[in-house]
Amino acid sequence: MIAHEVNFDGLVGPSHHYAGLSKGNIASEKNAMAVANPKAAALQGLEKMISLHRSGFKQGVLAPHLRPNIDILRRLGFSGDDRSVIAKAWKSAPDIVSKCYSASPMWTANAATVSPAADTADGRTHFTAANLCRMFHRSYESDFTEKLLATMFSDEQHFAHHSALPSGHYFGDEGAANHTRFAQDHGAPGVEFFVYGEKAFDNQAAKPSKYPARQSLEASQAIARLHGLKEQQVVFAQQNPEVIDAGVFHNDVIAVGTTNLHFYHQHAFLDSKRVNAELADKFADDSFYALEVKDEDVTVAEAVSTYLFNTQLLDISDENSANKFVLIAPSECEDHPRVKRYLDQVLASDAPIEEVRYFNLRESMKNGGGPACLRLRVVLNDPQLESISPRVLITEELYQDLVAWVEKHYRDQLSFEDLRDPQLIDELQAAAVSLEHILKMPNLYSL
Ligand code: SUG
Repeated sequence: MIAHEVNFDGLVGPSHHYAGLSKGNIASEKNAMAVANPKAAALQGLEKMISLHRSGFKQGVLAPHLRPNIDILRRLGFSGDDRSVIAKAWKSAPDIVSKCYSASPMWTANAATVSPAADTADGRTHFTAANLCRMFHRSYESDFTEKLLATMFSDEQHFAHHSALPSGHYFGDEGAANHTRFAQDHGAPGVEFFVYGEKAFDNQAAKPSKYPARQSLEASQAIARLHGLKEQQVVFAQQNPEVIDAGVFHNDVIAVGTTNLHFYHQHAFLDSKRVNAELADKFADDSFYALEVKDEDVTVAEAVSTYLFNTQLLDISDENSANKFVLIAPSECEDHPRVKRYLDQVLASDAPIEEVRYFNLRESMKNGGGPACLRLRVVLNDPQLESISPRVLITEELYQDLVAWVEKHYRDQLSFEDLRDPQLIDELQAAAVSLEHILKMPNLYSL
């Protein structure tokens, strides 16, 4: 059946700020305490969404989570009304306040792992919300993510939802950032590629030494089971521990793929040759294309600083020519002479990438989130697409409404210190109530 890959981008929430919350994410650590511009961040994200919509791609939007998460602060012993909770927590633990204000759900590649209907045993699209248990500020995202996805993809005939995996690092799961799907076309049965950072139950196995491995093999295996995937459709691969220690905290910082193209760095995996041979073998025909970037062209450090691989590969094949892709890249790639030269060479070569489009996503990039982090891919066939609310799919009208909403409710400066301002709680709640109306999702935030 014909199906579309719909990119659901996270709308950047109004509490976007820089607090250095993610160990092993070099941009986040480097920009800790910089002053953020939440309004610019949200508008940059919306600009990418509308631009892809205008180019004919199906584009969706995922609502931000409500912040601050007062419930977590109460569970940690801070009591009173909302304002007192923040005031008390700020006094003794400002860093925890920041974590409860994090706008990290904007990176929807970490919201869930999604297996399209064409791959699963029961012919439904399966979602497993990511537990994100390695980083405290992200570890409480999954409750709302589950609710949001179940609200948006509610028809049980088409969609199945699984709760996040048990918490604790043994089942650390960071969602689609470590999951790629290859298929002849989006609607055909595919090969699902799960990349993990460590075998959590095996003390002898290779692991990174400096930074945490956020995804475990055990978690990836559980998701493949839950989604009803057959062995011959699944490939598991270990990330090279050395690249995790060099700042590749998710596989989507060093590899990207869709339909029949895998674009990755030579050092991405422990055994790249074996990995690509298995992918090619399990792929339906001999059209699988592995585009490997050599260290001499772009080093791992350059890939991490420019996010060359945290790009969106969009398949633009048509009846006249199969195998054409456009790459959606952050402007950091254009500004970097060696990376730009490499991309120009790819365009001039016979590799299937035909076009590169650069976007300014600097506010998100400064926290380690590029174009690919900002989107969750959901392959939907026509009946599935018809079953979801049109109000979560970007149109000119929705775009204008969201821009006006951002202009009205967002600050253009937010520092760590600003999080102590009790007024911010009210501002964020007012923004949330107004967004429920725009997206036609009453009671989404239960306010
Ligand atoms: O989990 N940054 C996110 C970035 C996520 C990127 N996603 C993908 N690669 N798919 C993270 O490290 C930083 C927040 C701060 O420091 O304020 C943060 O959470």
